[in-house]
Amino acid sequence: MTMKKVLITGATGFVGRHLIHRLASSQKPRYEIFGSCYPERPEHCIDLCAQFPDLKLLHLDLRSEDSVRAAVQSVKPDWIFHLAAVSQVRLSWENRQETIETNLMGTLYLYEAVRTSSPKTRTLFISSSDVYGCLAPKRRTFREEERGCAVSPYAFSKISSEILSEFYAATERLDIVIARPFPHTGPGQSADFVCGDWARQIASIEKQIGIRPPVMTVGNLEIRRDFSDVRDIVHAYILLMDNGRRGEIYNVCSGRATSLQKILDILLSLSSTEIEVRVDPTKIRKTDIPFLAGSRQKIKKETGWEPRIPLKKTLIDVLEYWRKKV
Ligand code: A2R
Repeated sequence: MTMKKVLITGATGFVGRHLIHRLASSQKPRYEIFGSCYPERPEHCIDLCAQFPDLKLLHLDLRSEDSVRAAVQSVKPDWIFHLAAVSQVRLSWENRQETIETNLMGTLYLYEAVRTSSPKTRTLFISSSDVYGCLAPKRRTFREEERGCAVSPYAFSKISSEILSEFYAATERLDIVIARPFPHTGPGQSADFVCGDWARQIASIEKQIGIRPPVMTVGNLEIRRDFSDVRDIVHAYILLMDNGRRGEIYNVCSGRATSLQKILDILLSLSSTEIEVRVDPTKIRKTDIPFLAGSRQKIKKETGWEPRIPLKKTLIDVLEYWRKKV
């Protein structure tokens, strides 16, 4: 049986590790997995090798065209999961140039490398539901044919990369599929994202009873988001590789908007410690999208994908992860 060669950019990231785990656990088909790691953070590369000893590691900086070309040329993969990115909205405001260079230019370098040295490769570009940004006041579930305007440098980088992906699929006939994931969480997510942040605060309060006041801080709790479990999300990415159509965009989402207040209530209910919640105005973003939920009809119809893991189970696992880590 021939093994599919898979290159994952951003393998050291939160989603990358879950994707490697899922692909590596598959018995049929089996995958030969190449993971890119970003040389500026060597500690992440070492840690990734320890977690997945069979992984073939490649150094790749998306901001260097030579580095991207060398990686694609040396592997000539069947599939590329293009996950690597500056993935945080807050960081994208602080580092606008780096965001555009990494997310947009890096994607351009990747497609050029595929076009010139591995044109049969199928690439899954990972976009973001933030592309709906300024449509959000409409408070309904968004469909793939819609695209809003950019409400952050991050959203700009994803909107422009989607257009770039469509361009390469249409004019160069590259085999590119676009995933638009809505927010996802799960064990391993950093405290830079809301569920990780709250779970980390709760876990550290539990560890320090009697040493520090049991107070946690939150931002705007009225925001509503369509949350999924990262383990469901990576399953959707694999199904999109198998069944997605070239040049098409697919929402990857649960189809339901949940308020951050509800997420907080669930997390607090999982702790036996009495915790006081305070709003920290510095955690309220100037352009926060109030409501974001997607339609998942298209991905369901074309790949059969459905989210399986209930939100409560996801949050239990996030909290357990942080209890072990703090
Ligand atoms: O920071 P590191 O060393 O873990 O590397 C991150 C990598 N990365 C880069 N790789 C190559 N060249 C660069 N210039 C560069 N800058 C960052 O991208 C890490 O491996 C990955 C991003 O991982 P996370 O921040 O954990 O994002 P996550 O949640 O895994 O999101 C995956 C994709 C992204 O495209 C998001 O925008 C989308 O899903 O939602």
